[in-house]
Amino acid sequence: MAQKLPSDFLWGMATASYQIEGSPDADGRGPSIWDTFSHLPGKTLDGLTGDIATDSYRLRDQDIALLKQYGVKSYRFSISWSRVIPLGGRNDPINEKGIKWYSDLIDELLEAGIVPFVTLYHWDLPQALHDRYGGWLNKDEIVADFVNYARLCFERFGDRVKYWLTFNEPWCISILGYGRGVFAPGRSSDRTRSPEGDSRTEPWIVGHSVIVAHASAVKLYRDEFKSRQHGVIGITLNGDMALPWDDSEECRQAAQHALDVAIGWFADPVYLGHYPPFMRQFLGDRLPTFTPEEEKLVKGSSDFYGMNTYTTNLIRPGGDDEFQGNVQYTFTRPDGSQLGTQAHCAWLQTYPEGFRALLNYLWNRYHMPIYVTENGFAVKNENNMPLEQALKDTDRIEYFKGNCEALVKAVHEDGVDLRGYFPWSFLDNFEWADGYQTRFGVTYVDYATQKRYPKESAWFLVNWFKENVNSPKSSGEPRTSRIP
Ligand code: GBH
Repeated sequence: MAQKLPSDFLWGMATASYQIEGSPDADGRGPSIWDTFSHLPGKTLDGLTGDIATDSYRLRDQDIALLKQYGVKSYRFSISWSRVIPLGGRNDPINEKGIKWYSDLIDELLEAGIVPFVTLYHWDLPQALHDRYGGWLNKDEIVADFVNYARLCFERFGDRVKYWLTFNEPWCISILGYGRGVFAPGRSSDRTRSPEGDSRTEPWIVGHSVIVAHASAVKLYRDEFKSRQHGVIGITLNGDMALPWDDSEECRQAAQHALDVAIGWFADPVYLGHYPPFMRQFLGDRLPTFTPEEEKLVKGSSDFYGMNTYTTNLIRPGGDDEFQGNVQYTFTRPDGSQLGTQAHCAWLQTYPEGFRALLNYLWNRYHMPIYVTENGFAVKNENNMPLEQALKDTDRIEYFKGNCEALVKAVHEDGVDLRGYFPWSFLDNFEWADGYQTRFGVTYVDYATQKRYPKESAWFLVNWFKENVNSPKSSGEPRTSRIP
């Protein structure tokens, strides 16, 4: 019989505030850059916004009941900064009603036996901070304001929250928000897209601010909260596996460059204390440098490796896309075949061997315990299917089955220290610039009624984890050392 995962393996489902909550004006919430951006013409598919989304601000009890029915051990959600500090800044008033909403959510999760896994920043910067001083472009101001916001969250929720993520996917914040301009705040050098912005410099400046803000919040937690609250804190990075397109040395090197820019840009500073040398090489002084104090602050500033991953790309040299490390991505092998099953989004194909390879790459390079904080699949044309057909999401089941089997192999055959796994997403939701056409949920949401319908993939996951995680009482389970 196949070996099981340890009983304290944390599995759950993930969401993010702006993608599910709706109720943008409720209880004193202030606007975020995503409210502004999604309401501008031409920024999202069909011009749709997160104004209603899955209405989860109002349907909290129902969502928790469903999570409980699924039997997840944990739920990953994010806090909307502008609900708890509507204008965002350290001298701005806090909003008790917004704080209470998250406090109640946390209490209700715990009552249902579900461990909260909380992201502080999943892309919804308070608009006032962007207007006041340029948001992430202004390192000193934004770091002070982010740390103040983090402090409020630790003070109010840290007695009950033991798993913190500072940031979700800084690559997306920087590149998609300030380079390509396809996500809020939508800045780019492309003047057909944005009246202002400089894609050559801003993404790297923003990335630097995010790293320093992350490390500063972690230092605060470790210095003032950890000894009382006993939680862990880290960052979560997006990153897909990059494999050489063929066996050539050129392709091998290109694949490493792809990993350096997609992952190493943030992971190398946080775990090793410096930017990848390759990035310094091609960006020169457009890439900021860490002061000696910053370097000390940043190195070792995450208790674990938070891993968001969706797919694998085959990499060839060439092209001039700096944001990918000047290499080309493809799913087409040299013999013309496709790597895996195509998802609704162009960037996503199923490839479990790549998922396992990435777990190994990250474990070998950074030697940190890993939580997979997002992993998921959007079924082709799922949005246009009759309900019964959409609930039979066989391509998504194939995806999760492959990756679940791969993660067991990574743990038991490869020795990767993997602590948790969070499919994206609990619910179909607002898929950013792709609006509502692309569905990542294991639960179908009928937006006309806001009724939730579990897809077969939800039950697949529920049963898979039931069968493949040791029950707490089972004897003979080796005691792995947990994060101190
Ligand atoms: C995650 O990002 C997000 O955290 C989550 O909110 C989102 O709903 C989920 O994935 C599904 O998309 O061709 O330059 O546009 C995923 C990471 C990185 C995947 C960028 C798509 C496209 C790069 N994303 N990638 S580009």
